[in-house]
Amino acid sequence: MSRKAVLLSARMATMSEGDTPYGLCQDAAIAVDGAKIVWVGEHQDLPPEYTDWPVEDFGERLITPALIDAHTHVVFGGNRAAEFEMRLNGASYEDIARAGGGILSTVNATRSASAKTLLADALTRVDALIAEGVSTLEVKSGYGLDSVTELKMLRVARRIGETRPIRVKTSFLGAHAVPPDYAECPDDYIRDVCIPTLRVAYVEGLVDAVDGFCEGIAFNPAQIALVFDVAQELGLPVKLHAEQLSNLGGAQLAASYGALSADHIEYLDAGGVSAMAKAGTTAVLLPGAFYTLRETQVPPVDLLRQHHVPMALATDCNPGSSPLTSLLLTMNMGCTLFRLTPEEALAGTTRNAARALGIKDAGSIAPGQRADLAIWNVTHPAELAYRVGFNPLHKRLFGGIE
Ligand code: DI6
Ligand code: FE
Repeated sequence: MSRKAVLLSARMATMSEGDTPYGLCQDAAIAVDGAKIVWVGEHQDLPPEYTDWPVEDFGERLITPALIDAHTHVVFGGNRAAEFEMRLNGASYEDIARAGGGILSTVNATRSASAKTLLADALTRVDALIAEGVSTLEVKSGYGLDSVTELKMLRVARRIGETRPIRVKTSFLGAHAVPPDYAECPDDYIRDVCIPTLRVAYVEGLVDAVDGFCEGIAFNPAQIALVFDVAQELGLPVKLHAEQLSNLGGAQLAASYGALSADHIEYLDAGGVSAMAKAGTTAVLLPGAFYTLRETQVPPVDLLRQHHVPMALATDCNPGSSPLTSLLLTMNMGCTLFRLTPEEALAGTTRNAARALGIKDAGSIAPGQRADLAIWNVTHPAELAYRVGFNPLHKRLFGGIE
């Protein structure tokens, strides 16, 4: 039985590409048939075939596409509050990583946690995101660095989408850090652990995209390329943590594989920006990590604008560099720290976030799109990025269902 409804509201931000800021529409109507949007426009123009459908009137509220968090590490064991204290006492993120802490401390905690505990812990974070109108979530592996734990993480990520009304896109991040056993031979780790695990995970249907961390404290471009070659062979899209702490040319490498996204990119240069523009690679900006690490190098936002590289914004929710579970606060940080406009911030968590995940049926309000919608107690969309630590969500619809 299909559920049909017409949603009414004084304001709607469709976030469709076009000349109208936010795709703003007054006295809006959205006809929803089951999980899909079938008609969008001004209420007065509603075609006769929809006029006898049940109506839900949201009054003065604002309707936007539901939000999309395009870069998270929500599945992990333990936490790293002790490192937060160490950094406040002067240690740097890289010092801690080189001393065997950092990502590797979360690897130990994740290896020893049961799938049940990992899922329960992840859901506390996912629920916080859902409460702010998130309907699609990217989740990475990368805290296992052995076959058993990487697969465990990916299965837990899939369970999130089965346990909660949210769509999960998984990214295999076996090339996240060099495990201690392979400290002297990272190439062996890539060849003997990372790539074989990717192949197994792929066969199990656990991988939607392949990611890596291209950085001095992680893997060099040649090592990432070995993993990307396998992704390409399997027909999986790639994305990359690139230019977060230094510039190793990761974004250019990713672009050469037609990457969906290059993420972080504080140290991205003009060559990297134009390579991304040519490849259609989305820039995923992660102000939570910038803020937490007290980074001072801002991503080249003006250059990205000039080259029309779409910009997404994501939480990077992880226990080390971004213990952040608010996409609304991320939008505020994108504006305050990176000088994005509130419109760019909302595009970054809707239309462009969908792009970064290769999703075509969400991220804007248009016929044919999923009815993933957020209804807010605000009158103008700029209010979503403007407030700090405030959640004005009235209701979220996931495939038309509350
Ligand atoms: N960059 C990040 O921001 C996360 N991973 C990465 O490659 C942080 C991972 C962590 O510190 O646990
Ligand atoms: Fe990350």
